[in-house]
Amino acid sequence: MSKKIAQYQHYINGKWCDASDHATLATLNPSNEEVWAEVPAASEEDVNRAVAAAKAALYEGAWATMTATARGKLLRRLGDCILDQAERLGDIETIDSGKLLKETRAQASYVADYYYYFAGLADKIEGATLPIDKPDMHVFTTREPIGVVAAIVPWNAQMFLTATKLGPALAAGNTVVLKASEDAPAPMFEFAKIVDQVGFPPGVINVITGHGEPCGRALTAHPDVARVAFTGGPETASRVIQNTSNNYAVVSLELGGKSPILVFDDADIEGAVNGIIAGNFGAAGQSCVAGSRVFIQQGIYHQVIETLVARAKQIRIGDPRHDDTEIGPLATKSQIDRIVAAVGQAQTQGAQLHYGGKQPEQFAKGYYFEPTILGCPSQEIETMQNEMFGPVLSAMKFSDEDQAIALANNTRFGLAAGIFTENLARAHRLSAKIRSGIIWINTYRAMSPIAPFGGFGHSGFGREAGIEAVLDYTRTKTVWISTSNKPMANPFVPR
Ligand code: TXE
Repeated sequence: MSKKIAQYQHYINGKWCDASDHATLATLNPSNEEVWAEVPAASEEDVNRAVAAAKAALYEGAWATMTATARGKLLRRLGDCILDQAERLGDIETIDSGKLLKETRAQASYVADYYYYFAGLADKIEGATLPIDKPDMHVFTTREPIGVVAAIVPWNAQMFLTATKLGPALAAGNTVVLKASEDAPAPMFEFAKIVDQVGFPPGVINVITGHGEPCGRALTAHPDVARVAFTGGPETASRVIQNTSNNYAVVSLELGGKSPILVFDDADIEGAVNGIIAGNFGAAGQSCVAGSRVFIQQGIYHQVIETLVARAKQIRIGDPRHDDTEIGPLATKSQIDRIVAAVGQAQTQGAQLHYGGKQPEQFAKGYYFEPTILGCPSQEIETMQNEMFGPVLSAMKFSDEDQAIALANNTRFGLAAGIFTENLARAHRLSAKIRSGIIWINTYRAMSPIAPFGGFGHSGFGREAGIEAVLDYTRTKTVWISTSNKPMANPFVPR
């Protein structure tokens, strides 16, 4: 008997529908490589319908006239419903993406806090009265929603990356077309079911998926899209920028990176090793903030590598649904193929394999990869240059603080950096000199809705949490009012 395949539909204008041409995408469970669900694959016509619904909701109907306080209440209710259904959301995300169940459930619960945070900001978006340099003139500014937002979310932390876009976008009064990744899209349709229960006016949140071509391209290039919030890889980001060259949409990009972790010889070694493990093997390394360039001061290099190897040997790889599993499968076959190739290339370039480096033999099926530790003689090595998005760390020695800073900054990326030292003055010096959007000192991977999140350089621009995230979804309008008791003067008559 053939297995039952779960079926999902697009959510457009508050209604469930198939793709206009009935095209579908199959989605796999990465722990057994079996198709478990089918989703529609959006055509250009579907994208147009979703954008038209979002545009109508922006200018007509309940959302257009809703008070900011009422918008905040809806966002709060969204957070409540997500919290109530966090277990189910976590289960689906684990089946679809291979992420650990304990992580997906915890993340789905914590995501509620993001909606609560942005709900609270909805009625605190204020304009200003300007002390203008002209008599008889009252001038003030307001902050308006930008318009229809295209939110493009990848597969690696979908609930979280959706919250960091929808939270601020909706708090500011925009409407949204959310495009789920073609890899592991099912959780986004479970999210759409929650949106439907919450009672947002139709068209305020639309959820679709499809391939980059046509869906991603048509959405980001759409003339009625005014704001694009993209999380993904740098090559696609370049295409997104090209796509917006005709609609002039405001763009924010969150593109991952090649974040450094620096370990100084005065550091607490256990804490540093925990930071390196969290930064590289948490989420099987499929994290934009992975600290995959590890720089260790020469006097403690061997000690840290030996401790890392001993810890890596104990890591339990396996079924992501089991409580004691620490590394599950990677999300897609293309991810695993890329990592196998990169680790091979690194060794040909002279990297020393300290541990891992292959798919574990005990699994006949599934995209599993061992936690991998490479010692690198230079930064020219492939795994030091490009984002791996898998459990692969590349380590290198440094002699002193200046060299550590130079190594850390020798990258086109700049999302995050970790510094392990007990020297407070050094921690401050380095946090000022390292070029990245997030600095963690004696910790790694900590996040909060209150703390701005985003990168420098090829890691992108725009911030996805904190107060400035909401302002990033507004545009300023300046209003000039003459308070003179005389009509406006004729500009062509000399005074
Ligand atoms: O992302 P892509 P993928 C990095 C990571 C990973 C690599 C590729 O290194 O290995 O990117 O991952 C849509 N116009 N990150 O393939 O290709 C596409 O349909 C508009 C880092 O998942 O960037 C999908 O919905 N959109 C990252 C989305 O873009 C287009 C998270 C992302 O696809 C498009 C994920 C187009 N022309 C990957 N073409 C992070 N920052 O955390 C494709 N898309």
